[in-house]
Amino acid sequence: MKIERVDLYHISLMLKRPFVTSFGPQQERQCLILALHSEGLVGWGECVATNDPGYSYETVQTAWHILSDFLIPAILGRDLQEPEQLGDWLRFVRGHPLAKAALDQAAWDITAQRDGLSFAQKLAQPYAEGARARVKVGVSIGIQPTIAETLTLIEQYLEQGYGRIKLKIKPGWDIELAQAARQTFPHVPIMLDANSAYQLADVPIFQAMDNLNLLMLEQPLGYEDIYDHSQLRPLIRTPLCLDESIHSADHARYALALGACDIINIKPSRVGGWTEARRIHDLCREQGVPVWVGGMLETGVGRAAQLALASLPGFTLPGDISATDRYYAEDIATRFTLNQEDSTITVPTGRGLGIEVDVDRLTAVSLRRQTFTK
Ligand code: OSB
Ligand code: MG
Repeated sequence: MKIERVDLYHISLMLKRPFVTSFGPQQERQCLILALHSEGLVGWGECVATNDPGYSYETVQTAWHILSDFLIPAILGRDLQEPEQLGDWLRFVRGHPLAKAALDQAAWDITAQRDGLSFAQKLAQPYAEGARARVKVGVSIGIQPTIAETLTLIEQYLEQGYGRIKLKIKPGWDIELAQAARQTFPHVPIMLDANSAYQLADVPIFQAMDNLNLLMLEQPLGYEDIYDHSQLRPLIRTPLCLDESIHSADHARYALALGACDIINIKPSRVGGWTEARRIHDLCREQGVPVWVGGMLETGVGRAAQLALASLPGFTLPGDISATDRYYAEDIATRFTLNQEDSTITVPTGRGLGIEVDVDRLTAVSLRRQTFTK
């Protein structure tokens, strides 16, 4: 498939409610959407770089620069046979996984369409089990003004049918919150995500939560750290999960070799795309380490591809891939809704991503857009 054209959109969507993490609040979500054209087909990708360099050093502006000046020119006019080729084509750019992942997603989408497969079926080709039809999902709740408001929100999400709750924590917003949530909802799977807000010296805080039967503690320490997490792990009973620290299958291998985690949150964007995400899944599966799909408040474009990833056999824990109507009043693509009876979302079955992108709406919410041809 000769890559004929790429359209890049920088969009802005308002969130229904601000999403607050240990690195600050977010009310407006900017991201990039790209369309890859070949042989009359269009593959879509979402770049989840954010307005600010909080979760990652990448922002919408750096991703636009890296995509438009380096990555897109490097693939225009080339013959794409399989999405795995992108790793070699894009290796000349160090880092910038969020920018790379948008192209990677579009390459998986367009080649799946060519093959007459769904994105999930194409990803699942190496596995005898095939792709799951529905995937377990949970909800990630940002930092709220009060514990009472957090408990009310948890209650609302449980009523909507979500079966797993993740709470964002930061220093001063941790033990009391976790205790209150556990006391109010004794049987609900609850986990915490610190987004790297703590240090090894904070171990007493985590030990104080040992008796709360939490599902896991996600990324308490440094966003590049593996070593300190390996020191923390034997000191606490709550299973330890890494997010920010894992940038590649090599990082996952180092983390498992060092005993730095019990679980890995696989965000395809954070590791440069779906090929690398599947490698991490395979490595963890070989070693019996559970994985789940993490989220970045994706639109329907990105969420469809996350659902496909979560359908692989090693994804045994619920993902942060909740219904997209939770974030946006009006999305730019097909909305995904929760199956209340089992806290799942149905994996799209159409060709490729199996979604409709609303190009008029996409254009209407664009701050800038550009078409690239050779
Ligand atoms: O750390 O998992 C995270 C959102 C933005 C940046 C980082 C994270 C998150 C989430 C939300 O937890 C997950 C989602 O609902 O998409
Ligand atoms: Mg996280």
